[in-house]
Amino acid sequence: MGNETLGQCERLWIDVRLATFDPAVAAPYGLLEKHVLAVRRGAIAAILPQDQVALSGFGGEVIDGRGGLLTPGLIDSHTHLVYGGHRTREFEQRLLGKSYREISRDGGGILATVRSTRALSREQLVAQARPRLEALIAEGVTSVEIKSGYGLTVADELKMLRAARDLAREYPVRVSTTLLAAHCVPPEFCGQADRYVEMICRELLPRVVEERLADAVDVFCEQLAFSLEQTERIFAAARQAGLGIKVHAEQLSPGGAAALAARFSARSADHLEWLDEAGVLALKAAGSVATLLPGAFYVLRESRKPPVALLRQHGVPMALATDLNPGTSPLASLRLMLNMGCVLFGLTPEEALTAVTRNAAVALGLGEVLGTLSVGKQADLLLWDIDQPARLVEELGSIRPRQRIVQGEIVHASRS
Ligand code: DI6
Ligand code: FE
Repeated sequence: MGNETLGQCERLWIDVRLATFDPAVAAPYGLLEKHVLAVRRGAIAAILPQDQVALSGFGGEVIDGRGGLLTPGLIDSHTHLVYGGHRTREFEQRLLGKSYREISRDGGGILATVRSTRALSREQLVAQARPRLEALIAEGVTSVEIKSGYGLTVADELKMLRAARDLAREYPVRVSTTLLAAHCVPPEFCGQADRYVEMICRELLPRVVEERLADAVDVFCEQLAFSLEQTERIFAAARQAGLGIKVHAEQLSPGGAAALAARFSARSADHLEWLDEAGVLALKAAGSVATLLPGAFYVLRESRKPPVALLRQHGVPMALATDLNPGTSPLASLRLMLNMGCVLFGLTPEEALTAVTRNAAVALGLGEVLGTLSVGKQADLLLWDIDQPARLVEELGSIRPRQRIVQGEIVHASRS
């Protein structure tokens, strides 16, 4: 049976252990020992026990995994990696005791990055984003979400999204783009947040849809950003436009944003330090992913942690992401988030790795396409010289993938 399928495959890996993260495989991490994985036309075509596979006569390329571990490519499902400049001065101020809220109130914070992002061309934005994206790719990221949200005018938000699409063309990585125009009220609309929301729904969103520049819409629903009512208006417009819905919810204060997003069948609600049990149940009922962002928690030296035990108890899928941004998480390492997810938030290594593979795919609306080693899914794979998956969570800096495979092709971290 299997060998007929193999006959049409371009490439297969032998002598590998597979950490499939496929829930149909009962072992921890969905581990399969001594299986081969074959790819055809960019997708996983077969996963078979090696002793059932006759390689003689196979016309494609055979790659000897030498006992390595094959995993799905890592997925960073929440980043703001396109932006201009840096906020090192604010980092120093916070270390001296000034809070993120105070800095924002004084015109720093998101608005500081809005100024430096508006000042750059699309090409300059791409140039500044490259090292950040390259760092993620080098450690095994094969899919990344990139949000707008530092432009806050029609032209500047479109510029950010186009820069993100440019990066997708340049690198061997899948990019999902998210419109986060409701990140902060821009100075032109100071004191007129409702009018800004109106502009997003009436002017900006239709342009983004027309040019297919975004896969989803996100709102920073928070006391220092947008209210529940404003968030709801944007979600309604996004849903009508057929875009996915995501939310920055319950990060700095409680407020019901996650439950609101759940009413709109959000793909994910993100941050969630202040999420309560009602919010957890709402996410569960909606099938939304709870995305935890330990980088921002750590950088802001927060003490309140997301309700991991409740999320686990109610079976809400958890994702982990970098939240890579110049203010609260200038940390271009998804592997660091695996480690922080366990050490700071109490996830198990298996939960953490599931959070950057299977669950992160669902958070991007790509659960059918990515996130596990399963026949039919896109062949985004990593080959590691490690014996246990948990080493990817525990040990930072020294472990790099031996091979990165995107859509069945072996790729390199550098520009294409
Ligand atoms: N939550 C965050 O932590 C970041 N954005 C958001 O909505 C902060 C972004 C920044 O400070 O630039
Ligand atoms: Fe964010």
